[in-house]
Amino acid sequence: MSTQIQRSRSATGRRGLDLAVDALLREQAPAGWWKGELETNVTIEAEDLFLRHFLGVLGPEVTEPTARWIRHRQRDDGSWATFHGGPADVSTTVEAYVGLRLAGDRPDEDHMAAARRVILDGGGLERARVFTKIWLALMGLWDWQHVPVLPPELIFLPPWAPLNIYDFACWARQTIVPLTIVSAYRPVRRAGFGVSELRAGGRPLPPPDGGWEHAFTAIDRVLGHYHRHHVKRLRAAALRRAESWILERQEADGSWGGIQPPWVYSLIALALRGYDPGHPAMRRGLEGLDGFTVHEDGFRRIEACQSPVWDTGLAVIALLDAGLPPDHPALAQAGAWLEREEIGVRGDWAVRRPRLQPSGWAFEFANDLYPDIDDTAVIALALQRLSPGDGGPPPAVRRGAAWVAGMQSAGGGWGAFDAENERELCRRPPFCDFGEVIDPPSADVTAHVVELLAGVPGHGHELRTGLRWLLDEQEPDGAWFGRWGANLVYGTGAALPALRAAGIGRDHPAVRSGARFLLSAQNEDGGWGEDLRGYRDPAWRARGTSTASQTAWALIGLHAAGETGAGVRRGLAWLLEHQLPDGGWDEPQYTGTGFPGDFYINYHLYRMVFPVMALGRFRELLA
Ligand code: R04
Repeated sequence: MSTQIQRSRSATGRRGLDLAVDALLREQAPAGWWKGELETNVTIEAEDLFLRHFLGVLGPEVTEPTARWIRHRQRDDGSWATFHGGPADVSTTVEAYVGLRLAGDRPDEDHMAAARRVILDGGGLERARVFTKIWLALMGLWDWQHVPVLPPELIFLPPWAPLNIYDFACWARQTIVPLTIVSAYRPVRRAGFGVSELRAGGRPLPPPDGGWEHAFTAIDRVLGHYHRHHVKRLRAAALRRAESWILERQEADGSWGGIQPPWVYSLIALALRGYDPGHPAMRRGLEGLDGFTVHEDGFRRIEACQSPVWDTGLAVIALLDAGLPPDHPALAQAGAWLEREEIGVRGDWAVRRPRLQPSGWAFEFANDLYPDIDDTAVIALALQRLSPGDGGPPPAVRRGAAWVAGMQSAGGGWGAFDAENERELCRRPPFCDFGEVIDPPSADVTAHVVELLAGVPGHGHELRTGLRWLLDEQEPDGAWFGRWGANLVYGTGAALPALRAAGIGRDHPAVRSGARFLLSAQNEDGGWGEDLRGYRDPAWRARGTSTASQTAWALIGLHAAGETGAGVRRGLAWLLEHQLPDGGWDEPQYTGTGFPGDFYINYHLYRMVFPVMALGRFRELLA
């Protein structure tokens, strides 16, 4: 009887993998890449309305389908969240409410009243993040006096001075520079309504305790004084410098960094510097946003960024794991596309690594100034496996590995976009109340690099120091932190394959405790899931509803640790039992991390690529 069950499950197992492979192959674009939708939260759509209102280009063809989308995402309690099933978020709910007001929704409508109650229960408008207040100030709905000062003269600080722009992560730097222009002009384009009904009436956020907060509050007051009595020639020169800094960084698709916040603030900053919507830089910027816009079922929504390079690298690895030969046409075409995406120019990363030869891969179609270490490691791993044979790594892989090796931070680990981007002082100024603003080394990125360097000769020193850093990062319960994926299951699922690639045996204590951690986090139903609340609340550590991508990450980790026992079999069974008839999986839960605690991403391809990797690596167990 038990062999019977086993036999039938083996048959479904192989069939499940084949179905998933076919489904993944169907998703490939004719040009060879994969790109799943990148889902975030409605601040992106609300801010698109604010931007267009500010520029004077907002019309009903945009407003109506966008407002429909924002309404569609409201939950029964009237709130909006930053991730599926997450708690009500005051800033997101304020932005959604104001976006809907801009679209003509009236405060006395039921859904607006419900949203207002959520905002007031959460402490009111006063509790919203600084970015939200900036948007409201731009529309005359918040007093610029109560927005932290961000002086454009910041741009003159040399790269060794504390709080110079290169101390900030590239995504924060690209946001801050245009905001210094905005904050110098303090412009207002009236919305035509008020939002006093959202005020709880408290004082705008009391300064939290701690020496730094008080110091920065004092600095903010001094800067406020300087804002009113600045040195005119210095201010004018700073604004000119910030303007050209922005113009020099517009990408080929019209974006800035391919991410929404720098993009929209750069457009506003240029508008303030006198560029009208017809100017080529503005036009390319606005048209570029159309490329990130999804029209579907009468809704209009926007991807905060796009992940084609990342998704293609992961899809290649998954299909190879599933047993497709490297010369399979889909894989050959993907490989050729990835090779054409290698970057050949210097970007902001060169400020910290001026002598390093350019190479690497970025996350997106057009993102040449910001290649990242995580993409480069994963793409190089994929290209390495696409060119078997004994000629050693192909030239693009050697160049990518050399770039990554050169981007190692002094402590031995790797950040995502920059080397030595670890000044925690950057987190202290009052305008930094949302999201991560530095890019220190993380275990997940470092693991991908170690896995790559273990297979490319010539970087022994970086490999050894990186491996040491990774081993030191393991937490007492055996887990590794996941910076760009949620969370400990992602980090551990990345670290264990790296250790294996680096030749660490399955009996090594780090491998044993990593595997033990994963097995201890397995749900009753056989899957794994980690709620995003775990980033802030230890009670949620490694707990949550099972999801396909997280179950796959755990299995990938256990595979690297040499596990084949009951836990693995139950995990594989979870994947097969939850597979849809079309070969894919449902995954409303967000398992991608933008900023721990603040900004999360549902990468729509994760539900496909990671299960294919996991089932593929264990396919001997399926048959
Ligand atoms: C999955 C890991 C690969 N890797 C590259 C990372 C790519 C995505 O990185 C970002 C995406 C972002 N979005 N929005 C922001 C952002 C930042 C990223 C963002 C930026 C500034 C502000 C708010 C949000 F780094 Br303010 C979609 C590591």
